[in-house]
Amino acid sequence: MEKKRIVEGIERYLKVKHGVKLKDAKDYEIFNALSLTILEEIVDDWNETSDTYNRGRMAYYLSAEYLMGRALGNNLINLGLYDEVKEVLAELKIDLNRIEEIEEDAGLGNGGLGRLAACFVESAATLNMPLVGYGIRYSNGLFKQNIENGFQTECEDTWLKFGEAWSIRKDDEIQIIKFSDMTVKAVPYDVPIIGYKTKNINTLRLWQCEALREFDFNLFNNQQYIEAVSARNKAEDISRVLYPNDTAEAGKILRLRQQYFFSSASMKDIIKKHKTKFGSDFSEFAKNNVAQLNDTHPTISILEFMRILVDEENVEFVSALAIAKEFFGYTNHTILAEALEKWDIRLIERLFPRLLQIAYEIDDALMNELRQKGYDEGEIWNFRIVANNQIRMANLAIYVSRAVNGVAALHTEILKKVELNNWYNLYPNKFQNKTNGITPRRWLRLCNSELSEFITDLLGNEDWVKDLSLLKNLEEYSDDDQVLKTLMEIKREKKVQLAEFIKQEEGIIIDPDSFFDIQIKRLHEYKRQLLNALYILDLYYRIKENPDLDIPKTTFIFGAKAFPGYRRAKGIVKFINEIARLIDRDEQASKKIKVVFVHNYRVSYAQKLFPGSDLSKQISTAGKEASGTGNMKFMLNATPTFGTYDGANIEIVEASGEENNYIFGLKVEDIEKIKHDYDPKEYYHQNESIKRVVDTLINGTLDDGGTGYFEDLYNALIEERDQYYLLADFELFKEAQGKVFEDYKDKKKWAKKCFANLYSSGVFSSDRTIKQYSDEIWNIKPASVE
Ligand code: 26Q
Repeated sequence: MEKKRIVEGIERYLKVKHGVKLKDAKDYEIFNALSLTILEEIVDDWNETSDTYNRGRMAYYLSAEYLMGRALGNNLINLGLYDEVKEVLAELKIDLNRIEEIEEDAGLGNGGLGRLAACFVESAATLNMPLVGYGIRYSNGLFKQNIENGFQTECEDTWLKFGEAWSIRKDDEIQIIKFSDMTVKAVPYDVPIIGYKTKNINTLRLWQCEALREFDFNLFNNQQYIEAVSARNKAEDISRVLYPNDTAEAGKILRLRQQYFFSSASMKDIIKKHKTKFGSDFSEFAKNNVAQLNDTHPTISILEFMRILVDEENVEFVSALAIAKEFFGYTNHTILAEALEKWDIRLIERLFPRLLQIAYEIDDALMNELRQKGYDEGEIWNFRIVANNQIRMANLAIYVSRAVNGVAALHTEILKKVELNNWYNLYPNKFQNKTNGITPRRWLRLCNSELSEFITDLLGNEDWVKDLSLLKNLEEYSDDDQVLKTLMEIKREKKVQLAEFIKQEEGIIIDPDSFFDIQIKRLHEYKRQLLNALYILDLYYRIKENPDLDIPKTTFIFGAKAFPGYRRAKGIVKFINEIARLIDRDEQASKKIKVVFVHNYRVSYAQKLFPGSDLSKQISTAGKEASGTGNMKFMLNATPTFGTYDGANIEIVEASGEENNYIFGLKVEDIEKIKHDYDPKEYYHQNESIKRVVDTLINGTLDDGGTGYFEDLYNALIEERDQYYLLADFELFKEAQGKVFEDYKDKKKWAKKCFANLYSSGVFSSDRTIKQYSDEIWNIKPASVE
C-alpha cells in the first residue's frame, strides 16, 4: 500500500468520522481512522472471497464465544503492512505502538474455548479455507477485574464505547427471530478475518439483538415513557452481556435466549444461502454445508434446523434428521460432569414449544434404534435426549452429528473410555481427536517480534509463520552457544518490557533479573492456583528458617479472573494477594521471592506475559483440563512447562522431551486407584510443611477481612476431602520445583531447554488443527481468490 494512500485515508476518515484535522486528533480517533483506511483497502477482496466460497462446500463454526483481543496490530502483520504503517505514522510524529495500545480488547469470551475459536477463524483464513464463524455481538464482553485490598471486584466491560472500526453492519441481511413471547431482529455485524499473507479475507458474523421497533409511539404519547421503550430494552438484553461463567450453571432463561437467538439466526442465514442456489431442494444440502458446534452452547441449532426443514420447507422428518446427522459436528471441551449442559423442558416448552416436540421425536428415533440393536431399557436411559424433565444437550449433539471430537489425546481417550463410553461403544467411528492449537501469528509473530526476527534470521525466511513445522529446522543450532545466548538475551529483553508494563499497570516494581514463574488462566479449583500459592507460602517459611536458602531470586506472577459468583475462587484470589503482602513486608523473604497478581488478565495482557516468562505453570488435577492452550503459548515463546500429566501437557512434553520440562504428580490412573480411600488429613498430619501452610488459613497468620474465605478454603482441603488432590501432589510439586531451581543455575543447560521447546512447538499451530478438521471432519478444501 502506498504511503500516500495511508495518510490520505487517515485524514479523510478523521474528517468524515470525527470532524477533526490530524493535528487535533485524539489517539482513539487516529486508531479509528487508520482502521477504516485498512478496512477500505480490503473490502473488495473480502467480497470476492465470500463469492468464491459460496460457489463450493462451506464450513460454519458455531460458537457462543470469540475471545478476539485486539485487531489492529494483528491485521497489519497479516496484511504485511505493519512496518510501512509504522513508518508513515512515525513521519507524522505518531507512535503506532501507542495507537495499538488504545484499542479495547474484544473480550467476547471467557477463556480457552473462546480464544480457540478466535485462533481457528484466523487459521482458516490463512489457509484459504471456506469457513464462516457465527457468534454473538455482546455489547459487554467479559467483566473487567480490579483488585481492591486484595479482593476481586468487577465492573462492566464497555468495549464499544469509542465505536468499533473493525466490523460492517449488514442491515439488508437481518433475520427475524421468534420466541413464543417476543419477536426480535438479529442484525449481522461482519468482522473481516484477515489471514497471514493471503488475499482471502474470511468472515466472522456476529449477531446483535434489536427490537423490531425502537419504541411504542402510542405509549409515548400517553406519557408512559418507560413502557414505551421496554420492549426495546428486553430485546437488547439478549445480546447485552456475555455470561462470565465457564462451566454450565443451572439453566438461566436469558442464557437460553442467547443460545437460541444466535443459533436460529445462523441456521436461517445458512438455509437462505442454500435456497438462493438450490431453491427448496435439500437433497444436496449436506453435500454443500457442514457446521461445527463449539461445545453444546449452540446445540439448540439442531432443533431449530429440524424445525425449519420440517415445518417451513416440507422435508420429511426422517430425511431432515438424516441431513442434520451429516450437517453437524460436535466438539467437547470438558470432562467436568457439572459442566454438561441440560435444559429444563418446561423452560424450552415455554419459549419454543415446537422445539420440545422435535426433541421428543429425535429421542424416539434414538430409542427405536437402540431397541433394535438389543439395548435394554436401563442402558437406554443413559442415552436419552429427553429425560428427568431435561434436555441433555450433549446427548443431542452426539446423536445428531457426523463426528464427535475431544481436544487433546488424553481428553479424547477419557471421553471414549469413561465419560461417553456408552456412545463410543454405539458409534466407535464417530469419535475423533483434534488436539488444540494456537495461531503463531498473534502468539509469536505479533507478540514477540524480537524472537520472530531471530528465527527468520536463522531460517533465512519467514515461511515458518505459515508453516510452523519448519521450526524443527532450528534444531541444528541446539548446541550453538551464540544462538542460545541470543535467545536468552531476547528473553531478558521481553522480561524487561513485561516488568515495565507491570509497573505501569499495577504500580509494582519487579526485577527482570529474577526468575519469572507464571500461572495465567481462569481461576478454578481444578486448575489449582491454590496449590501454587501453598507452595510459595512453604517457600516463604523455608526462607524464614534459612535466609540463605539456595534458590534463584524468583517472581511468581498470577493472572486470573474468578467467576463473580464462585466464592471459593474469589477466596483464592484474596489468599494469593495476602501471601504477596506477607512476603513484601518481610525483609528476608522479599529479597528472594515476590508474588504479583496482575489485575484484569486478558488477551492483550497475555501477549506481554507469555514472551516474558521463564516457567509455564500448568498444574491441573490429572484428567480435569481437557487440553489447555496457554501451555502452547508459553512453549512457542521458548518457555519450559512445569505441569501435571494432563490435557495437552502430555503431548507438549512428548514433543519437546521430558528432559526439557518438569512433569510431575499423580496421573489419571493413580488418582483412580487412590480416590476411594484418599484422606487428605493423613498428609496434613504427617507432613509438617503441609500443616504449616494449611494452618495459615485458620490461625490468623493471614487475614481475609472477616469474609470467611480462608476458613472455607481450609474446609475444602481438610473437611471436604480435597477433591482436587492438592495435598497428595504437594511434595511432588515441591520436588519438581526444586529441580527447576537447580537446573536454572546452569545457564546453558536452561537455554537449551528453552530452545528445545521453541523448535518442537510446530505441531501446536492451529493451522495444523484446522487442516485436520478440514480433512477429517468437514471435508473442505482451500479456495483461493485469484
Ligand atoms: C455453559 C452454560 C451456561 C453458562 C456458561 C457455560 C459455559 C461457558 C464457557 C461453559 C463452558 C465454557 C468454557 C469452557 C472452556 O473454556 N473450556 C476450555 O476449552 C479449551 C479449548 O478447548 C481447553 O483447552 C480447556 O482445557 C477447557 O477448559
